[in-house]
Amino acid sequence: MISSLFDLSGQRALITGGGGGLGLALARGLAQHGAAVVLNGRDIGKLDAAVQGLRDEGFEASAAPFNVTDEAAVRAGIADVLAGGELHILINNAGIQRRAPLTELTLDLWNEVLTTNLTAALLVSREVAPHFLARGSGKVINILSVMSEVGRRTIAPYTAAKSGLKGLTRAMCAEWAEGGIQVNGIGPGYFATAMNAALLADGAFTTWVSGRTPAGRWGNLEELVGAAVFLSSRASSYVNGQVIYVDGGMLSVL
Ligand code: GCO
Repeated sequence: MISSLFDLSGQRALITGGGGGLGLALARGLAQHGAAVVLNGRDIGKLDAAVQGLRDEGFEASAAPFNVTDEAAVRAGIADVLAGGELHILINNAGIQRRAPLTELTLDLWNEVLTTNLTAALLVSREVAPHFLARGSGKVINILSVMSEVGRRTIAPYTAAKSGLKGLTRAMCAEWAEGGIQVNGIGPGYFATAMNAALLADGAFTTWVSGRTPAGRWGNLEELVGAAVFLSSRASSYVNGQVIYVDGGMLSVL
C-alpha cells in the first residue's frame, strides 16, 4: 500500500506571485500531488494564461488577482478566495528584486522591496490565519532566500526583507503552532527566473554562482517542489518554524 503522507488531494492552496517563475512552478508541483491551486498576482493576463496552462494539464486552478501590498485589497482578495472554498495551504512567494549600492538607495526603492517581500507576507497571512485557526489546521510556507542568511553587494533591501521573513516565520510559528498551523520557510539558492535575468545575462556572474555552489550549477525550478510538497502535507505535521534551504549546498560550504 503506497503511503498517502505526501498526497495533497482535497487540499486547496493559494500561491502569491503565482503567475510565473518560481510561484507557478510551486503551484504546478502542488497540483501534481493532488491540490487545487489558486494563483495570485497583479497581472490578470499573466494569471489567466498561467491558470489556463494548468487547466490544460488537467489540474484544478483558478486566479485571485489582488495587490498583496495593499491592505484593503488583501482583505477583499482573501474574502473572495475563501468564498470559493476552503483553503488549507498558503505560500507567500510574491517578491521583487531591485539592485543598487546602499549609498544610492532611495527610500522609495527600499520601501517597495520591503513591502512586497516582507510586509505582504504578513498582510496575507494575517487574513488567512483566522480561517486556519478556526479549523485547527493549515500550512503557511514563506519563500525566503539564501539572502536570509548571507549578504551580497547591491541587494540590501532584498537581503533585509528575506532576513526579516525568516524572523516572521518564527514569530508566526510562536503564535499559531498551538492552533494547528505549521509555518515554515523554503530558501531557494540561485534559480533561472525572470527576477535573475540580468544575472543570467552576465557570464561572469553565472560562472561565479556555479563555482560558489557545491552542486556546481544553478537550480532547476522543479527542484523546489519536493520541499513545498513536504511542507504542505501531513508529512510535516510536527515541523514548525523551520527553513529548508534548496541551494545546491551554497550556504553549507565556503
Ligand atoms: C541576486 C539574486 C538573488 C536570488 C536568490 C538567491 O541578486 O543575488 O536575485 O537574490 O534571486 O534570492 O537566494
